[in-house]
Amino acid sequence: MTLLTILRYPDKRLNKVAKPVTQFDARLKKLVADMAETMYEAPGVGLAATQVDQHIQLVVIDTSDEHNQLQVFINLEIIWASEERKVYEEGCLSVPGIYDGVERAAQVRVRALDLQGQPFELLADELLAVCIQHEMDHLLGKVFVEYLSPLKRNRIKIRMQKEEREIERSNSSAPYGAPRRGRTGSQ
Ligand code: K2U
Ligand code: ZN
Repeated sequence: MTLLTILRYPDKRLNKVAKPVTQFDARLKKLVADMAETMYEAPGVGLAATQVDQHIQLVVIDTSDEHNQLQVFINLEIIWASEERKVYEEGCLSVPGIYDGVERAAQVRVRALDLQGQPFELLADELLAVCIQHEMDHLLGKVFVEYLSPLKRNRIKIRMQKEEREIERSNSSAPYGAPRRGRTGSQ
């Protein structure tokens, strides 16, 4: 399996809208395996294909305590959302080090396809509901900082651009073959 580069905000590729999956083949299975490895290594509890510059409707999630219950959602749809809403302290692997409160539906019912192309439905609450809505946003080209105030969002953008320059500087000055810091897929 392969560790994939996670795009960092404000990379414009994070704003691309994902297309439906139509081929349930070995290439898709390898992408799922690589995304799962990348998510566990980050570490995170979810990862959308958009974040690894693959603009298809594919999400991996594992909210289990033992990090051993991977869930794969293909062509994910939210078909119902509760009126009840809750605020959750969110983070994002594409915006490392930034956490802030985001209000979302407390429960969602989703319909998706599994890796064999078979449809299923799921009622989610708590962390799984938050994560599903967060990943659904990624597939729609939306990053969670867009829910924050323009002032906060601009400060985050400036900080991330500064960090990106530092990563690129340290990578370009590292002697050939030395381990490269960060995983920038910047554009
Ligand atoms: O999409 C991502 O960047 C993965 C997020 C998913 C997530 C965001 C907000 C709330 C829950 C899940 C990463 O897992 S961020 C790390 C994290 C882990 C647990 C709880 C909050 C954030
Ligand atoms: Zn995210």
